[in-house]
Amino acid sequence: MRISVYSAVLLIATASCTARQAVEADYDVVPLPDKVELTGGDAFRLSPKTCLVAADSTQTVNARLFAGYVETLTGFRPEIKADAPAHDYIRLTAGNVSEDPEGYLLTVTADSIVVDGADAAGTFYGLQTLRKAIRGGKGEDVLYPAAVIKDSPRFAYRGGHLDCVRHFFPTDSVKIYIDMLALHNINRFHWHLTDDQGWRIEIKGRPRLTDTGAHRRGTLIAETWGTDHEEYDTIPYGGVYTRDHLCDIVAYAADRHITIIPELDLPGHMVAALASYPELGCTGGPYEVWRRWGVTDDILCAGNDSVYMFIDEIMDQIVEIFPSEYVHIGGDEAPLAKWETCPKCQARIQSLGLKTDSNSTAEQKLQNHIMRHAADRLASHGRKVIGWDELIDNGFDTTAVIMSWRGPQDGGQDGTKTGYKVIKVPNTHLYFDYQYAEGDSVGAPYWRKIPLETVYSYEPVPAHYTPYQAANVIGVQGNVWTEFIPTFRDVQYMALPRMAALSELQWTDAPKDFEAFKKRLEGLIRIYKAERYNYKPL
Ligand code: TNX
Repeated sequence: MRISVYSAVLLIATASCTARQAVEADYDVVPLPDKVELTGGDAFRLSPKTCLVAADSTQTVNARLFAGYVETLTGFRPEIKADAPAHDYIRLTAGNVSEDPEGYLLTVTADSIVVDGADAAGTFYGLQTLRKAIRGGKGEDVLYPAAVIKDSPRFAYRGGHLDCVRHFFPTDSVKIYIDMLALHNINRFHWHLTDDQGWRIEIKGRPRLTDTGAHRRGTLIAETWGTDHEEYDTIPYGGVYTRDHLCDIVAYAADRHITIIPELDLPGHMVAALASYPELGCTGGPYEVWRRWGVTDDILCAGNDSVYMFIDEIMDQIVEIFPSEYVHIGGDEAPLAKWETCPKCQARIQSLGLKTDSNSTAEQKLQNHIMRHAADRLASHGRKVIGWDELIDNGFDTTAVIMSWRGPQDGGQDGTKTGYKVIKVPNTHLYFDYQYAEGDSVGAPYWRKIPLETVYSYEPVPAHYTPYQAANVIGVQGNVWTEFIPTFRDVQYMALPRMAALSELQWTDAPKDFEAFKKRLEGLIRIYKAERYNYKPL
């Protein structure tokens, strides 16, 4: 049973001559914890005297992060120790309780707080709850009411996505984005790294991908998009993450219990690679790194042996950089018109014996063949694939996890009925590149609007799903495509606070109450302010 905490802000002066004020913490945070039980008795006082007790190196990483969070909000930084004193400590442990590795148990008494995670990730989420419960400000102590909080997430895959191709964000910004994800208990960062408008990652032995493919000679002027008279600026635009950058970011994310899922989008959205190595395309080019947004017919040639070798080279290096069990291989928005007239693609269709039938065309089967090739190469490294929902149309088997993006897709074509594991990221609800409302100054004015309440109202497992379908929904994600989001400040504005609503869908299945959510969100917005995140005000 959930016991809500309605806490008033208390200002309590201590009796000492160096009187410090203390403000009562509020466990009504975002995402909402499963069970909060106020146990009565004296509160725990977090003050400059409090130390964090971390028994091992992983918990020391958690402790350092928490010490930083406390410092940002209160101005003091708790010391980290290996052994607990008699009182005034917060102990970080792992090894309790919950069957869920990300669950945690928080026990708050007058003398101590014990944050017991099922593993170190669970401890981290317990600390996030303590962080988010802080009220008051700089120079004030925090009074945590005596309580037992038991919590664990609804979904194992809780994703946040960022497109660093259409616009490029340097490593410092990507790290801030990862911090934003961590604040919202998100544990997967889906990183879109290649597309028509740029190739963003260093690949050894393929220098042109970054010398040529990472740069475009201008960018579409947003107001002219989709008109008969599109115009481009002439400002060279580009950016690359070196291997050192990538490894640094992978480690930064891992400290925050976030796995990075890199996306290498195949076989469409590949013009930057074609511009670098024109022999990878059906016509041999010339191609130019795209300056506009949308979908192009120029995709990888599936009849060309060198394309399969290229895919192998890329995947072999991706697994060296990213330890993630899953790699995203795209599969979306690949028009197959060029393949219909390409002699090499047609020869490949012949040699593979692919035939059009009632399910799919021969070209679609060829697309499936190339995706299968990428998946097999990754499998040889022990990795699995995620792909966009077009994979289903083209007949990929259920070993791929499907990222379902084309609408809410709860009618059966989302793959849950036919046995796919599915991550829900519907562009009707969870596309944070779409504006909140008419008249927004940031984002694309052309596309549908997705207000905060629409995000919050989304139900990843609709009532009519069978238990089998429900079990196939493994996660939920929000996407930030950046065609019309040129700066990182704008990325923050588009993501926040919609990411907060997303985090509730991902973490809790408590009955929805938008007004109560908005009230809890006010507490989170205090942290947005303290961290200097840009956000859309409520
Ligand atoms: C569709 S989502 C795309 C992206 C665009 C996005 C804009 C998906 C698989 N493909 O390439 O950036 O719409 O919202």
